[in-house]
Amino acid sequence: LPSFADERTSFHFQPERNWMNDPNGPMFYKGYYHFFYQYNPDAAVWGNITWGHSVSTDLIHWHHLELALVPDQWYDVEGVWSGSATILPDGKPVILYTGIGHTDFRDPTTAWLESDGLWRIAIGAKEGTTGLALVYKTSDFLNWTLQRSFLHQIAGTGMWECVDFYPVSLTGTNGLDTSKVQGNQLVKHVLKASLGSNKHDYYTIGTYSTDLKTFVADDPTRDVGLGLRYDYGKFYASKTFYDPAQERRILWGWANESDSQLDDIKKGWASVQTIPRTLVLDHHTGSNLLQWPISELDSLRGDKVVKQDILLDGGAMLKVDGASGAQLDIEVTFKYPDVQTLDVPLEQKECVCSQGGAAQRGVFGPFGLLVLAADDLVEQTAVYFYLTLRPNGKWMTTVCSDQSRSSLAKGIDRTVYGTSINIAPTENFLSLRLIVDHSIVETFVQQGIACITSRVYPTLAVERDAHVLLFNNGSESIAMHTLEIWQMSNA
Ligand code: DQQ
Repeated sequence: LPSFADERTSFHFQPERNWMNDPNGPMFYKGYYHFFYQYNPDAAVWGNITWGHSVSTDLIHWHHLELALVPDQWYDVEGVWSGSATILPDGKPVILYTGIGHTDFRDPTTAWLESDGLWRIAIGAKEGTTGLALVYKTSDFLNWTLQRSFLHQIAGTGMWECVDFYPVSLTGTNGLDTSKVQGNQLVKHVLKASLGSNKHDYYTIGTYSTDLKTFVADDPTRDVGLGLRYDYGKFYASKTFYDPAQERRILWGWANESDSQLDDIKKGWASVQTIPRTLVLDHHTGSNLLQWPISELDSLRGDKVVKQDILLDGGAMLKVDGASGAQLDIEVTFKYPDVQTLDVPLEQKECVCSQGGAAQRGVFGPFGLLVLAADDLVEQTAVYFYLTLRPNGKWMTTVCSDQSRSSLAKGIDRTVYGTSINIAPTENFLSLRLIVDHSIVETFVQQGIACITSRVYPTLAVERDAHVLLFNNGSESIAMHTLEIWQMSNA
């Protein structure tokens, strides 16, 4: 039987016990980062929802404080649900949250100030099966006027939970304050909704019209709920905030458990928050965001193993000596095969991560890393690339995170997650960064173009018995260029 102590993370945000879900009201105030979260103070399952509260000076080391908001008013007796913080120009914070009553009206955003001197917030809702974001305006955060037009709506997407709406710079890599809505030639806007129907966070990039007060996606085929996700694994109800101390926008996301509710009750806790990520517009494409773990995480990096230029023949499986452990930060690059000069039969079927996972045998792939792998590989979590041809003759690069063999324990979700990514013809390398912390593996692909978060529960592959391997299950060789693995300290 697993020892539940091995499953608690060592440097991810977790309360000391009990249930946690959405990140709420993150903000930087008087020199401290404040983090609130949906919290059940009484049990390891959802219910009795309050706002837990912790503070930090680096977003990695946290002090847990007393509960910030509890159901003690007529308007929140059913629970203190999700919301956001806004720092006013005089430095005073305002927190808006959902005192639950109506079911399809909740989760106010951070407010933004427009040139007419009024603040605006967006709130998620639905009409029939159309998901949408309402806008309210106010001068004092007490009296509110509903705007006639919706900020945005998409048919068939259902209730929009935890809407987020913020500007990103078209010219620089600094984050922008949420009120930076003017000067549309210099900013794009990101609109995110968490879809209750499938528990995924979808975003889209577009333009906010300060005249019409509505948002239009740049690419309607990739509008909210139709295209991009922040993360292709377990990641939900996320929220960003602007960090004025380091002029960056930071994303928090909730990673639920993949084990059973009974397991959570036995553990006495459920859920972690992913490592906070900086968010910027990808200036190469202009059409997606790049996400990367905040640089403060690097302060936990300790002993390091480096390997270079290893050719992985078809079928290769290579243990990385000196890199065992359940708390690791891993960066690896592979040389992208020179696809112009290939003389092997090319695979034309699309790689679907969930069909066969890392055990498939292809031409180029699956190849990548095994982490949290037991001696005899009876437990292993695989993160890998798979290259196939699209019908139009262009290469398709798929990246997957396979937890199907991650644990001998029963009753665990074993879905294989993944997505395809666009690799520009000029890119010669494929890269992965993996953050491994006992029961969570966060993967960042190609400098953050895509992310995949998995929850895993190894029973044998724990502590020093958790190994890292390079593998290539394809028939063609793959050149590993550089591999760096750091042991990570506890936060
Ligand atoms: N969780 C909160 C709601 C929100 C949902 C309740 C999203 O406010 O819509 O705990 O996970």
